[in-house]
Amino acid sequence: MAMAYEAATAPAGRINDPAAGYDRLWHEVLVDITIIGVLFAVVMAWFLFRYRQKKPGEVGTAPPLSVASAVGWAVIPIFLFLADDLYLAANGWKLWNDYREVPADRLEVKLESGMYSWDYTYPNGVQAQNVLRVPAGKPVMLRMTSRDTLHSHYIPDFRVKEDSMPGRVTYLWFYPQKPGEHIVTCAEYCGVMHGYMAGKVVVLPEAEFKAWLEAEAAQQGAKAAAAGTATPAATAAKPA
Ligand SMILES: [Cu+2]
Repeated sequence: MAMAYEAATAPAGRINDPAAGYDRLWHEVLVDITIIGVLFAVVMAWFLFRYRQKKPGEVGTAPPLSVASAVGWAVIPIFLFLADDLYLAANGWKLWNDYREVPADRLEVKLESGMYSWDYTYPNGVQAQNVLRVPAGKPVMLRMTSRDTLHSHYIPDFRVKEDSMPGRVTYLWFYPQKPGEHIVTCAEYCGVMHGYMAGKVVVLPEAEFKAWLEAEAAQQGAKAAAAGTATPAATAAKPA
């Protein structure tokens, strides 16, 4: 049996979009390192200027620091920067939990990756290859595995990337909020065609998505019935 990492479910009604959290934290990191970098550059430039050699052969005569100021120069910056590190780390931990806690109200799609395609299966049995259609305004969860080697399902626009592996079930979720198209690419080298292992997420208005899913179920069901094979889609297409 495949080893599954059980997904944590977020409290009802809570949707903490990881993409928004990722962008917020990344922005925060950029701001912080810019401030720290500028601060260091200014202090260093000032020291260079202040303690420059003014006459040829001049030797420095800086008075030794008092113990209090030596300790102050070491300890205060450490606490300032550590505080910032801890602040960023705490926010990173929160963001990680947002990535792991999947909203309860979601569309769950199975994904089997292989050399070289992304094969999706919807809850009603409809299958799709390389193009994942999803409704706008609903969190989407992928439960992933691989039939051969390692792949990584990466959707840059939604800031999600997760490995799929044979013998394991991993997951990711994202929150498509408005109709549009987003690139999917494989982010784990998987073979000579790795670079061509691209697909897309197509976000449709909810009604359009429902219509597509039903039409697809009917079509795939009819095809399977004609071929004499029972698939979940064939079952789903039969009127209850
Ligand atoms: Cu791949």
